[in-house]
Amino acid sequence: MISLYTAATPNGYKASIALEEMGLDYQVHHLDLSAGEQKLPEFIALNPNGRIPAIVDHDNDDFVVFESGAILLYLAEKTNSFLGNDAKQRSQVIQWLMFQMGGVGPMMGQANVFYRYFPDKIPAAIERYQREGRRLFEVMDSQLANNSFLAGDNYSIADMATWPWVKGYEWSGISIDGLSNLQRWVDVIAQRPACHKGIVNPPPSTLSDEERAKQIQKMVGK
Ligand SMILES: N[C@@H](CCC(=O)N[C@@H](CS)C(=O)NCC(=O)O)C(=O)O
Repeated sequence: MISLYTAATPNGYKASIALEEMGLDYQVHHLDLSAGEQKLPEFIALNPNGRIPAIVDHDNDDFVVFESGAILLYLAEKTNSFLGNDAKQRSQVIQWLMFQMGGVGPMMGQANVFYRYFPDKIPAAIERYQREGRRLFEVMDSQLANNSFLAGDNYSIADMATWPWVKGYEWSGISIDGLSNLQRWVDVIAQRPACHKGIVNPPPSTLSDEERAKQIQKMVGK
């Protein structure tokens, strides 16, 4: 059994999608980010960075893993799946996983902050992160012109890491117009039953866009 400490966000969904894809037993511990539960000492003891997601693998001496990319790698190695079959394939999966962790996640995260949550609207900052998000989308679109998935022919943890972010492009205010390969990839992955289950565990917010933005504004200010 794995305990998953998470919330209804793209980084959180990466972990629940992977757990679903790999058929692992897991229990969700839903943290209220706007109430600051991720900063409580009990959670900091698991993840010193005070951010979701984190997992505890009770079948491996209660081993703790934080950082969503590290969680995906740990689970892929544990189950020997979604990581490629030889050294070159594994490297390709890891390259695209790092592309997500160092690029898509941080840039779209900042696009969300400045476009949706930050109390002052700073056009230069909004434009900077949305433009960088669009540029990364174009990189993916080119890669997907010749590959079914980000790291080649096989669906991998790189796709699991990236899809929950890209599918939220409207929330980030970043267009995918003209990026037909990226759109195809978003739609194909959306058909996977594990993705359906992963993105409702925990369930998405039922707040309106405005209420949700206000709730997260409180968090951004902390
Ligand atoms: N690099 C980290 C980022 C995690 C992260 O930023 N999580 C956000 C939710 S998507 C969070 O916990 N935010 C709460 C906060 O900033 O206090 C990872 O990939 O796990």
